[in-house]
Amino acid sequence: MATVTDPAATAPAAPQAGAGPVVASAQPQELTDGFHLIIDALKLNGIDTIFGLPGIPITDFTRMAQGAGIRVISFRHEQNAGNAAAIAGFMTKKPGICITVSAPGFLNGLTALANATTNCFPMILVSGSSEREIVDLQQGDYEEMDQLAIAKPLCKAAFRVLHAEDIGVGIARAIRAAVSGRPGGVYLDLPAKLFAQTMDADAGRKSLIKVVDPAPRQIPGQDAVQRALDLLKGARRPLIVLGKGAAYAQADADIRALVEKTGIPYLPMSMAKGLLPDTHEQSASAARSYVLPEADVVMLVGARLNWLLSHGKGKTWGGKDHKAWGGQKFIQVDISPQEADSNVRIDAPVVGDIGSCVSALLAGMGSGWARPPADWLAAIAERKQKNIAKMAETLAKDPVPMNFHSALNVVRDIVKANPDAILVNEGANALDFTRSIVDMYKPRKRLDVGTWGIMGIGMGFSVAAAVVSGQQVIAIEGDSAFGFSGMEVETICRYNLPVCVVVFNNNGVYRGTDVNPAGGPDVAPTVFVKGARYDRLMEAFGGVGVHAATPAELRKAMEDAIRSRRPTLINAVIDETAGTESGRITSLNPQSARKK
Ligand SMILES: Cc1ncc(C[n+]2csc(CCOP(=O)(O)OP(=O)(O)O)c2C)c(N)n1
Ligand SMILES: [Mg+2]
Repeated sequence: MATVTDPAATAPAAPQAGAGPVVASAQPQELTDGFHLIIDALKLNGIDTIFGLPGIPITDFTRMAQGAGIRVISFRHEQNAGNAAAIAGFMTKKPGICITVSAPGFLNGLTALANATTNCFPMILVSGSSEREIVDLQQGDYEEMDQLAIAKPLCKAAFRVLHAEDIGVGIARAIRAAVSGRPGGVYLDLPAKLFAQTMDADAGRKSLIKVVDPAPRQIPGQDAVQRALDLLKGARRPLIVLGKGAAYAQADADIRALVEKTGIPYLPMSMAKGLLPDTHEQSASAARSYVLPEADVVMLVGARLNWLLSHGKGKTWGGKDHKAWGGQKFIQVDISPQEADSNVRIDAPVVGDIGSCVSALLAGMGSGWARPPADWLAAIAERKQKNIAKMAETLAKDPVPMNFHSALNVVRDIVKANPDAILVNEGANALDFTRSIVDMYKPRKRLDVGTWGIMGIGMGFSVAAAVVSGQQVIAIEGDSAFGFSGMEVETICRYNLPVCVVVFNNNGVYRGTDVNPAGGPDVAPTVFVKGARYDRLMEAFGGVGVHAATPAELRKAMEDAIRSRRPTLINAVIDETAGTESGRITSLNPQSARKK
């Protein structure tokens, strides 16, 4: 353990005149302090990386953590550090740690904390805070804010540590809250005074907790498993939907075995792509609009029936109108007992961690499981082939200027040739087209805007993905999306990370063609500077910038980036007329009843 020494305790007693030889003083007291106890508690729990941004009162903490062998990745804005921590949590099943200063730094990190909670990513936002006595009397302290109260509704749990001897408990509680059950964001408030508080080093050492079994397995009930299997067995047109929770579980082999042993067609949600290779013959992605309304029994594995699945009802699911339920019966495999019935009736909830549930389902299936009826599989295969052929035709075109399809045809090839590369993706059209065109081959290789469809995750996710995995990262970014975190290209260069950012530059949000309806000198709200050179941002910090106007130029630039592993930003010029409003979710835009 790192310790500090109390000068008062070790200073030799001043010899007194005429007092004769000084009697040897008691053993000097070894002290530790808040700084060191926090670092020791994190290290004791296997935390080897912290994402953050220094300033009062945590500057010295970041220095000392680095000195103690923790990797401290320092960002240009806390939101990006927070997003990095969140996705590190998703990738590793260990809580990702983000450290910020008080009030404004805390608030900058809060969006990431809330997004982590919504997406069930385990992260801990650790923020320094100002003096409690002054904050609570609202006497106007430096960066005064009641951070704990503000964080509470936006995260799974929030804690404050006031005394050095409670640091061990505080960090243990934060870790357990982040990773156990349904994972999520946790806030840990550390007032400035805590860092310098001293205590006896030995007592400090004994106060730390190494968390035992932080995310205990949750075994599903045998009756629940049997109920699910009975329902599945009787299905004429069964479907499996794999969600991000299934990817998080790291139960890849069992999930694949379950899908393959049942022979049931499956749909991966966006971040579950690659759990089985997207080219798998049972993938029904290319026949999504057919299988959702037609299926009679749907097994959700770590997927929630939120807006991304049209709440399990409405026309998408064969309902008569937008609120009507279709005829499906649902099995829902989820870690949260509260998830079932959130939108429609769940006939067979299976509650437990995904790994335990899937292995129980596999065990319960036994041998001799009958494949789904051949007419169901044939109907899906037929639609799939038709849609895949149609897509191949579109991808083969080489329009000038480049459009989303011809650019993504290149990205698709590059990802196929580099299946270990991690794909980060945000934007509207740049997101939706990438998700549907670029096949993923391995689990947890696709990281994107998740449940909220949030912009701004791009560079934070990219930095964390590269730091945590050491793998090549490819970030496919809408030009608007990129802007939310673009300054972190400096971070990418500073740590020399193998990140290749491709900005799909269509001069704006959705497209670059809107005009100001009032005819004034301001451009429309969705339009940016035309022909912007995002590649030069990367060059400013010593990375490689490439301007790519054709698929051939894009291909070469991506291949070079991957070969060299150098920080690269490719400004990919995309036809500004090519996108659609809000990408695939145009229908969510409220419409004015008044006509202009
Ligand atoms: C934090 C946040 N702010 C705003 C939005 C609304 N929004 C959705 S997509 C998008 C940007 C779309 O433009 P771009 O990234 O250039 O993608 P394109 O469709 O042009 O390819 C915006 C601003 C959001 N999702 N999240
Ligand atoms: Mg755009």
